[in-house]
Amino acid sequence: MFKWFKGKNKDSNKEEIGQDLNINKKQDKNPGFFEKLVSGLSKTRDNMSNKIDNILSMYKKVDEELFEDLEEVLVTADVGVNTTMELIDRLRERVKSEKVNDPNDVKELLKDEIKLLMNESIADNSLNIEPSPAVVLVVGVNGVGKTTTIGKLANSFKNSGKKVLIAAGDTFRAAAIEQLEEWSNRAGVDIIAHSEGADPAAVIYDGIHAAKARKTDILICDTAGRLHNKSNLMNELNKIFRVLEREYENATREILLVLDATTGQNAINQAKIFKEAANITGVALTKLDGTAKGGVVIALQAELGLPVKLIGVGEGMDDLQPFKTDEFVDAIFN
Ligand SMILES: Nc1nc2c(ncn2[C@@H]2O[C@H](COP(=O)(O)OP(=O)(O)O)[C@@H](O)[C@H]2O)c(=O)[nH]1
Ligand SMILES: [Mg+2]
Repeated sequence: MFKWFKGKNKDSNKEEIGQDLNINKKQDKNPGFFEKLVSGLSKTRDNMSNKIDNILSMYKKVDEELFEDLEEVLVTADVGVNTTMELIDRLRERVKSEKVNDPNDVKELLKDEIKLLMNESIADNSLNIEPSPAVVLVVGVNGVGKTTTIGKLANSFKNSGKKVLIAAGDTFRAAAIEQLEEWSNRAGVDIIAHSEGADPAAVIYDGIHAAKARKTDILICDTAGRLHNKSNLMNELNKIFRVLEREYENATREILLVLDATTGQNAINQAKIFKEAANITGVALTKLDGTAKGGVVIALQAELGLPVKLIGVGEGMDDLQPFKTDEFVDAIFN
């Protein structure tokens, strides 16, 4: 059992959506939950685990050619060149020090090294939302799933007994505000919105003051994802950060970067740009259902040191899950 966040829950008797990846305990309460993760990752698993099985079955002993074939599988599964090379180097060392000769034993070692590398690169995968008040600023380029993730997250926080408020900081299109309003209705949480073309920082400002007045536990802020160029992005984000700093200095902060897993290496490039522009504290990786590019998770944590905190596995309200490194690696390697 683990939580979205550190610390104690206000109302621990309430059913909490998406908090538990332990199939045995949760299965009757929340049927299909772990299955959804496993089936959502089926393409990534085919692309990685099944290919690795095929390669290993072709070898009689562990040699350099085997390592090269494994390297190719990892790179084509979007693990990224640097992370792959690091992994294969470590695997080579393990094989040597543990005197492994049977190719069938290599998979467990690789799985283990992936877990080790991902875990040693980051401190923790839980959202920074304790203690209250907290603010979750959601950033990322257009279409990655920011608004959808905010809706799912608001719903989940609310179900765990939190008082939630949403600020519609993407003022670029009227439709973006309407879409967020629809999600806030579905989740049953309040929303602060201005009209199209308003200054995003002013919306966040109002959101903060409403959150203070209403004693909100968590304020979730949407932002526009126009990534014309880096200086533009930095200017927009800096303005919002200044407002947060000045008006909500004592709030616990999560700066959540949303990335679309289907874009593979592009997601990694976006992460690099946003990391330079803002102090990103976590990643929500969406659209893991139906993509073979789930290997990006490994590079995000191992290479960029960005903790993946949430994963999106569908378009519905309940299709957001807290991320746990070991479970994820088990799910794509089983
Ligand atoms: N399959 C799938 N679709 C998603 C997921 N998250 C978001 N989407 C879809 O991606 C599209 C863009 O999402 P939106 O939240 O509007 O992105 P935004 O522009 O970043 O706010 C919508 O059609 C969503 O339904 C996910 O985890 N899985
Ligand atoms: Mg949006």
